[in-house]
Amino acid sequence: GDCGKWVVMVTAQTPMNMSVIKYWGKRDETLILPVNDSISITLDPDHLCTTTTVAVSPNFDRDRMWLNGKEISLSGGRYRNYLREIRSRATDVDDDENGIKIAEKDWEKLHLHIASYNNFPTAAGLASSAAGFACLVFALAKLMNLKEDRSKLSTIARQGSGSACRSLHGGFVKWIMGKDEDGKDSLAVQLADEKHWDDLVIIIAVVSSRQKETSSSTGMRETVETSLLLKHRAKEVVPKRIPQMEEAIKNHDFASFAQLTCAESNQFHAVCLDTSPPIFYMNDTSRRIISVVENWNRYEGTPQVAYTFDAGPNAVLFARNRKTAILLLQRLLFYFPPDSFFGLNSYIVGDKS
Ligand code: 2P0
Repeated sequence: GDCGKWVVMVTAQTPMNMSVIKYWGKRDETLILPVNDSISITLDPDHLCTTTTVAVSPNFDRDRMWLNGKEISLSGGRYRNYLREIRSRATDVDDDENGIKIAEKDWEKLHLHIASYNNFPTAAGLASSAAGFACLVFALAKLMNLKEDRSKLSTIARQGSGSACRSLHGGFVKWIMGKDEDGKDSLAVQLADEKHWDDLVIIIAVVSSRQKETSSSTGMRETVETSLLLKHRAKEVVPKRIPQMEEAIKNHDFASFAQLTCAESNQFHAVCLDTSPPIFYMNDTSRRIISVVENWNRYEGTPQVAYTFDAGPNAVLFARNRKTAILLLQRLLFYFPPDSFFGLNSYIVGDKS
């Protein structure tokens, strides 16, 4: 109530997402517009998620942000554009209960404090920017009383980090690349909710906890500039695979889902290799995991497990059901005993959010 003495806070929690049709390459680096559509699965928040608290008060003299307890700079282009975009959409806040009123025009003058935590070590080598930017836009949208729906909010999250737009929805999500130059139609839509395809189990095999050597943004830029395979992929391959993947998800068709997911991962890494200078994200352990899965699937005659690797060596594995997930963990422990040279650091077993 008393002018100048209040703080309003909102806390939100957002899980990360794993892509099965890959996003790699931008046609606009400022707005973060991709060269192709992508599809992902949002994980359950018990294992890999970001929790963000945003606060506003007339006592704050500048915008500040803490990531896992450490203050980070907000002067970089991405945060500045991102916060400007959200502020421009803020509306009146009327909190009768606490007697706080914030007028639309006040948001330009008021400053924010943001505290964000990952419930998994950032050093685990698992991308956190996707959940982070999605969570931030969601929390700020609540705080500033934005009227936009989740897909609209995804266009803002996208401008923080491309893959973040997909974490605005749970379950199975498609990021539509869009056609407009201003990026208004480059947004995420939900294909199926988190209850769809309940059998699917996701296991993340943490191969290395080292930070990746080539950041996604730099890697993508170099790929766009130098890879002919990427042009073929964006124009010919992904447009065919998107409807196939949507069908596979709709019909709980694990065989097609696995075939497409593995092919997508392999083509993404082929595109990295086709970049000059070449980018290597997988290591020997990653490739051995691929062999274990491929041999098992071939032996069974029908796919039991699918793999996908992002911009790092960690494996994301999808088991067709719980029974298969247990067999998979047994196999991984057999082939990669914890103390061996090819040992894996840890496993994270998850579900959809
Ligand atoms: C994906 N990746 O579809 C792909 C597959 C990594 C490999 O989205 O530059 O961190 O912030 O838009 O979103 C990682 O890229 O990159 C990514 P920016 P982002 O999940």
